[in-house]
Amino acid sequence: EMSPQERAFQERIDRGEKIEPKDWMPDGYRKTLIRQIGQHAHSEIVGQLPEGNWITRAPTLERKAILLAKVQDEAGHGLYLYCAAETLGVSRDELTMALLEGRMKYSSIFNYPTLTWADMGAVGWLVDGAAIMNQVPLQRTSYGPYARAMVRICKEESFHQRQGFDIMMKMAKGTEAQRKMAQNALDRFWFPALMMFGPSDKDSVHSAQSMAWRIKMNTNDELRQKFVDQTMPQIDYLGLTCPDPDIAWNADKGGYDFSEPDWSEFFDVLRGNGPCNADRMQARRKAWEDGAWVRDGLMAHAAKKSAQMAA
Ligand code: FAQ
Repeated sequence: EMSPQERAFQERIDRGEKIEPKDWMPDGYRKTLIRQIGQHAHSEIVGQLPEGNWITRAPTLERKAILLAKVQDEAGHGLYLYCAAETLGVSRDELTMALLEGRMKYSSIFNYPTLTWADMGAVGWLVDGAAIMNQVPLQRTSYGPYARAMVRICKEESFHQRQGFDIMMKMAKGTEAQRKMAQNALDRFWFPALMMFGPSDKDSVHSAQSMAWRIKMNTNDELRQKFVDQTMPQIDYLGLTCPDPDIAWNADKGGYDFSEPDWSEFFDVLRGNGPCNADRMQARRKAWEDGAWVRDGLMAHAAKKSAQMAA
């Protein structure tokens, strides 16, 4: 049963009002937002690693500059999202510790390796494409700071997606070796990209409550379907083949029928057993430890300053 306060809160949500940091909110609402925004922030930061891997090996100076800018954008998105989470009363340090201690997640997709330059195309095209599909509706999410962060992030993500598609075009229309690389990247990233939307609706534990609170605007399966419907014509345009042999247009539903990803693989990656989980966590831990002297220096400086002020 809802308390009168909770009922009034739900009515604000139902009217489409934005909830702001100092407003009263149920504990569960705050917790769910911290989990989702924190996880999203961690994904942006960990998400720099697979592409960072190719900055020093980009084929031209121009491609290198573009990739560098893209990866820097992801860092910006992460910081933006940590700030949005901070408005809910959790610090960036606390969120970082939760990640490093395995109490928080980041997107499953970043546990897959980037093996060739074509993977930079596939990541931009498919991974940023899936990210936008999920994030465009989140611009209308009920929590003000999160919704506003999404506006800028979505603008940058759509540039990212285009740069990925542009790489795919070059590769798919290039030499036979390049075309094969593009196909191989699509083959490896297709199902992991579908997993980004989360488990199928019947296994999505948070969807119902998160949608009632407008923390989520769509179910996982709805967005996955939209992504497939948007991406299949692009695969055709590239002259590539979808690795799902059963994918087929269904005129009755006005969308594609397609195979589910291997959910046992998905849950295994979430448990830490994906191809790159250990590497990613090690990179984050190293960055945290290597940055300790900066944090210590800043704290020492702040302490000295405030002592001077007091004197
Ligand atoms: N990976 O009940 P649900 C990017 C977990 S885009 C890992 O359905 P929910 C941009 C879920 O946390 C990627 N874990 O959960 C970029 C829960 O476990 P928990 C980031 C997943 O929250 C591009 C459990 O499964 N985007 O970074 C995943 O209602 C290129 C049950 O699932 C966002 O985070 C997964 N894929 O729905 C950067 C968007 N899916 O926490 C660099 C905001 C589910 O209880 C390069 N987030 N789980 O232990 C969301 O929209 C939602 O959180 C979903 C999951 C849709 C991801």
